[in-house]
Amino acid sequence: MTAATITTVATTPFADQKPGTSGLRKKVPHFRQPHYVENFVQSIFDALDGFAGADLVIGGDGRFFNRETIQTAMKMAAANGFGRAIVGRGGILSTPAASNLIRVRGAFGGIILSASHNPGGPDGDFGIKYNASNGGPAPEKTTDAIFARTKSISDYRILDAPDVDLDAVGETRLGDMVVEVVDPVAEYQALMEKLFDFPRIRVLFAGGFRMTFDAMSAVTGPYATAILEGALGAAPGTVINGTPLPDFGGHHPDPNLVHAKFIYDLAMGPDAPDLCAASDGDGDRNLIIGRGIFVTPSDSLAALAANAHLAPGYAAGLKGIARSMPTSAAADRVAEAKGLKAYETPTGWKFFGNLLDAGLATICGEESAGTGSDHVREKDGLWAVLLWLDILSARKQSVLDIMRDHWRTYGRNYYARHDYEEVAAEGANALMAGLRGQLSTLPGRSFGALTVKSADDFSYHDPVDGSDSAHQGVRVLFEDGSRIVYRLSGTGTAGATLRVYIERYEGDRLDLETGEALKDLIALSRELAGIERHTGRTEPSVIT
Ligand code: G16
Repeated sequence: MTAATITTVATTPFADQKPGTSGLRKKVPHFRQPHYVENFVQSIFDALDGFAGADLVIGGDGRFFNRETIQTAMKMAAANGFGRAIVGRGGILSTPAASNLIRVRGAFGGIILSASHNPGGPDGDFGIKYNASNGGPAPEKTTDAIFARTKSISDYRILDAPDVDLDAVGETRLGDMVVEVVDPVAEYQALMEKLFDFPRIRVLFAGGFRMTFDAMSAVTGPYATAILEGALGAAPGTVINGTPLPDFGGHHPDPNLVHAKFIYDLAMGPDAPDLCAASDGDGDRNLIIGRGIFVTPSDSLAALAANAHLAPGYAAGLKGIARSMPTSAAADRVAEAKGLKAYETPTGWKFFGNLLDAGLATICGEESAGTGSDHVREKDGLWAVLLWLDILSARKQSVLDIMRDHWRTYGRNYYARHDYEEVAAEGANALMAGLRGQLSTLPGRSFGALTVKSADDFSYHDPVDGSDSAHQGVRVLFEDGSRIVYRLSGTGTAGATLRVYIERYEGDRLDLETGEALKDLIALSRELAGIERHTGRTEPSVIT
């Protein structure tokens, strides 16, 4: 038992603690300002009710400042009256594993420390978010209450106690609160074994199937090594960059074609493995590249939804399919063909939570490399890889053949996302305002072969709790079903990031090069919004 006293510390509000798309994300030096972390954590607790004596899951992706913040959060949880903190060994919990732990342990909620795919290190990014008892990111009404509290906070409570050893599994005490350090992988692996046909996937690997999984020196390494190389018998060395590092080895742990170029090149090279995959900083995103074929996240969602019944966990079929608005409509075609309901939500995994809780949807996905299901309430990188493996082992076909077959059945949604990163916020805001100002004038206008059918600023009415979310992105929809969508990222930490999503559906022309298929739409996306005029950029920084 650690002797400990509760201290109440006077503080003043910070004006910039508004949670973004997924929690509060800032640079590490910003978080290291005196009281910055404490103010936000206390504001989370102040926005919640009824947690006296309850369990709180705490963990993060191992990035720089993770361990210090976990100690702070635990001492504050103890001082605020939580009964038990459940913490991953070494402070490690992937975001989906944390979501699972909240659910299986019936915890009140969880604090997840991550800035996802953003770089780490002393000058890198950090983040704090709160997940509710369903295991999912707090809904807007909670994040609004947290933000409101950050603006009026005048003190916080913290236990004056020595740090807890995070590296030994077992129980200890922090004042009146129990601290339980758990193996971060065990519960998650048990869940995966229930959902997927591990013996069948083992046969696939035993038959010579080769795979490379790039954990990007981030949190998924221990999970992927235990499951792929351990339980499933993939060859040693299948998992690369498998040790989580505080600075991700100096890399940007974003599994896209720029930052995971190594595995893209591998998959396109002469000795390509059958499957290349990667996950991000906190393990919730995924990248899937078969031999000779990059599967866009939107196509991956559609293919997984179309084939999920082949995995034991989904053998009973799906209840519905949900996608975020900027995600391509490929998944909608699967839903339509299978007679399932399709949902279109704003960007942000939190919007899927109600649909999953209410049993309206089983599989969800986003263009931003997130796919998941009702097994947890976060997107789940390794889950997506395992579902692909299960499907590959059931169909005994290559990724390329499965995708070709998919397009023949459903048609193909050519799709690209253009990111203009770290542009000046004023220019980005002016660009969006300019687009919003044009909305009423666009319908009926023609640009070359393209005629605008409708244009709007997307708003969402949640069918479960009745809440409304407006201004979720500008959509320009064309007569032929093509689309251009514009929105500003809610996860960046420097300047603004403009995202432009471009899509065209083709029923027959299935083998075009994406850039070629979208050429006129890409040019129009720049002209309509005045991208160069507002941002000074002539080309995007990242294309996926
Ligand atoms: C978060 C959200 C996702 C969202 C993504 C990108 O993911 O959970 O729903 O699609 O951000 O958001 P934005 O386009 O606003 O940058 P993560 O992986 O960063 O937690």
